[in-house]
Amino acid sequence: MATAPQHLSTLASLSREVSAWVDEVATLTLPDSIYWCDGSDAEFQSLERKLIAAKELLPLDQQTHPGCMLYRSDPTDVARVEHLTFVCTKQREDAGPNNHWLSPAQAHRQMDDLFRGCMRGRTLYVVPYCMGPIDSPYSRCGVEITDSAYVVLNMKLMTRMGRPALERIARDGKFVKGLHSTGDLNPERRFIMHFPEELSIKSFGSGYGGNALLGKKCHALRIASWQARTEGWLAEHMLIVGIENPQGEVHYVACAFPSACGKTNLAMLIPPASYAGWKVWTVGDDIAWLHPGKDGRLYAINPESGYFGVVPGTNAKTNRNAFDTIRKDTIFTNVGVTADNQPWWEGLPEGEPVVDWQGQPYDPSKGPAAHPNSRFTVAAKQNPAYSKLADAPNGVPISALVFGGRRRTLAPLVYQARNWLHGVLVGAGVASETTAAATGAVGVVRRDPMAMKPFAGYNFADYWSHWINVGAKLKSPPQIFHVNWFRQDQGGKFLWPGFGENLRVLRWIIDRCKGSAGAQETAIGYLPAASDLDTQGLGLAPAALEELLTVDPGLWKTEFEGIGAYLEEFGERLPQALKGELAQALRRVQATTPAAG
Ligand code: OXD
Ligand code: MN
Repeated sequence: MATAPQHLSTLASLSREVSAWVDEVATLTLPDSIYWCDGSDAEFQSLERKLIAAKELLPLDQQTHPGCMLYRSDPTDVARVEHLTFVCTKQREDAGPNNHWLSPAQAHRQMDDLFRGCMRGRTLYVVPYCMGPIDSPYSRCGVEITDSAYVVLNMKLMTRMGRPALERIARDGKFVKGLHSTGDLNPERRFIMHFPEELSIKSFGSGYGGNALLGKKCHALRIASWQARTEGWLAEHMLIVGIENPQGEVHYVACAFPSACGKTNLAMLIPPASYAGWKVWTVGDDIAWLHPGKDGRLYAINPESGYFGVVPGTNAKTNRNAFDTIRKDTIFTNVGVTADNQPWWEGLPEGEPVVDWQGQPYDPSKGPAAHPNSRFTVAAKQNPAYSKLADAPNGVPISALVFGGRRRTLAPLVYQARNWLHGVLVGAGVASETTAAATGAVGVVRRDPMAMKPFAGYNFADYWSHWINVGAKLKSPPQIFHVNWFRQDQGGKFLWPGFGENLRVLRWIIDRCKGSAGAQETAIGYLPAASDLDTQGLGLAPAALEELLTVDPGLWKTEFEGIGAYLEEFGERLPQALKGELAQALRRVQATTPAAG
């Protein structure tokens, strides 16, 4: 029987460019051996066995959690490190005030000093991967070189990894180069550097999440946002979800929320009991690549093939789909463990932790059992709500783009932008209380335009211009909305039940796109009147609903002034159109502000 010819060729011989780069890196880092990943299940299992033997990976109870493993990262290495993340462009202004900057020459020098000889005694893994369906014209490929087998396992779950990706690279002749070493995990020697002009990444000193799985934030957002600007599309920090009504009509919505604001929950939403016949399909939970289609609509693919989700809070009530998804073949990072070797985290109603995320006997006085940013890594295909279009090469058409943030006050439950340009302003004005996904203080409001503050690979001013340009190319652009599930009353209680009930808000959003839902025009955009939103059976006090749908002009005036001051930081490059839009927004809100005195 004939064997497919490409399987006769060794991986190392498939792409001369990749091999040359691997040689160059090996000369610098001096690994003991080089291993080219083919992405097979056998390879995954063999690496797993190796890590288990080294006690780096701990099998969990295989009866209750088949194929599930526990990994503990270094206790100083538990989140993204924005203060150590750099965008290294030739001109400082191209990185913009939104990024830390170093000149490429200096950054390469600094990083190469760290990488010199750092893989002695280690294996260098070559990880070819494809972000997006392997046969999609919208997908882009990369190769990560890493000395962490844990990273390889994660990359296998999170991307289309291995031989098919390398074959595509050999065909395309183009790939993003991502060089990664855990180094000595010393936080003083930890840097994540991006070179968008060279389509390359160098990351040293961390083995965790977005710092180390270079396909995710580094490639699919920071480098891809740069590529997207050059090529006329958008790389965004957005989930993609399909909402099917009882008539079988599906609308796709892409939503940008800052880290740990419930993106995974919304992407996997379970319709509430009162929404019998509705279905929700997950296309992606973190990143969307959005391309103008030939028909003038915007189409989205999810560049990832897995979820790297926050574990604490996940249970059968908050996110049944995620809960079911992570019952098997999942890598848990930094969760606690019960006496019978099951994973445990805060928010899990059953079981009791005996060991905490650092492997110490659990002592509640010393903090939570699971780290607040502990994660699951799992293949997206395991999600019971996995969309049948998740692998569609041309993506899904987007009806609405939704921005959101975590705001105790100010932002109403939902509002619609007046048009695309106004929507760009709404996105640019996103602010949110910080969470544990990044190191630093939790609960502080910070500006996070389009939820891309940590992820835009270039100057935000140019990014907003690009957004405006993309909108101008679309004959039928998606409508743009803003939501806030986190509004609280004076006593600090959430006013909106959230989770599955958010479908009621998505329904209004979709009906607005179809032109079949009512709204009232306010100074900040279109809001539903209480009667436009389905709140039947929620038991919401009328005062709570009123509060959720109120626009306080005084507060908004202050907010717009704050947005104005922030936008000013971008100086000359700030698009005039955005400035003009803000001036109008301020005028509208002033017109409704009662005169002082
Ligand atoms: C993530 C993040 O991990 O946004 O998705 O921090
Ligand atoms: Mn994210």
